[in-house]
Amino acid sequence: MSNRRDFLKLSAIGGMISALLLSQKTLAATTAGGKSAVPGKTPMPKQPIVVSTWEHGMPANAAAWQILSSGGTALDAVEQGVRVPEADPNVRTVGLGGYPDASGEVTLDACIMDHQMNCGAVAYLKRIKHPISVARKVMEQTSHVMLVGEGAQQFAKAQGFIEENLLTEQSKADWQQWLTSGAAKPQINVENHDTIGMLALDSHGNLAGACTTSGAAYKLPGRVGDSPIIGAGLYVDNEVGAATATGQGELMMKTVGCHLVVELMRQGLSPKEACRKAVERIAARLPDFAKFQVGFLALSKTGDSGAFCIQPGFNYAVQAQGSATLLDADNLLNQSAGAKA
Ligand code: SD4
Repeated sequence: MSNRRDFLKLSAIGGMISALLLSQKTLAATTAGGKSAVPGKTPMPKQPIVVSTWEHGMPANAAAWQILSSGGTALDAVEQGVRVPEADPNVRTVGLGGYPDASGEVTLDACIMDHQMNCGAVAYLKRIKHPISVARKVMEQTSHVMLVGEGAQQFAKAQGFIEENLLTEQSKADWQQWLTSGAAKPQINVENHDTIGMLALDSHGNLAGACTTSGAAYKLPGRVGDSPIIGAGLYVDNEVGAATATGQGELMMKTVGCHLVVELMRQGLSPKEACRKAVERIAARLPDFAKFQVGFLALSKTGDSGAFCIQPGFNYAVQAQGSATLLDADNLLNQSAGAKA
């Protein structure tokens, strides 16, 4: 606990230093060539912000903030940010060390989207630790949006990505334990839903997003969830805002959840209210919704953020000038309980 407090404190101090650097850089940029930063004459830079799902969003946001606070792009920020949990074997639901499928293979899904509606995705990717960077290569080096399986792996290798074993001893031991416990049907545990989805707004006023996961633990081999599906696990519209999702991917896929959240923001809802409405849509259409977790996180074009989920327990990390915080999302089950009381 105290480690986390120290980390939060350190993050806050880091944020303040970054903010100072940013304001110096901004000042330098706006006064360069003798031009002053008079409002109305020179476009004022926006205040950057980055948000991401779950507690592992804290160190991921810190990496993204390094880029955002020095005037970098939201696209670079989200890619570099989510690479942190992808490389961390202790984050058991993303990248290296992620839970394998029922056959013991770690298979990864990811997508990325920029402010110009460019997007790239990979699904069912094996043996490559950073699917998000492969997704970015798909976006930038091909005319396609998504590559899957063997083709995605061959493409990654051709792009210089190194193949490696992603099944750590711990993940292997847990999988063997799962096998011996006779859990023939892949069970979805609420706590296994720890995909990282990250959304950022940069000082140029542009949005971008990234989403990366090892998917549901012990899923059927070949299963792909929402995380690499543009519109389901991630969506960015630079006129309006961006959204990402975590939880039982099938529910986001059935409702194209993140696109829905962005469209609800377009209609004037705040990020949190848009997330709430999307969760309510799922609940209204899918009778068994209460057995699962779904969490949406959204960021508006003006830098407001909010989240909402089905079950208690979904949290999200927010980093902006001078602050780095972890917030609990409100949830539908408590809301329903409250409404009945
Ligand atoms: C999926 N949405 O594959 C992902 C799971 C998730 O942490 O969120 N895992 O369905």
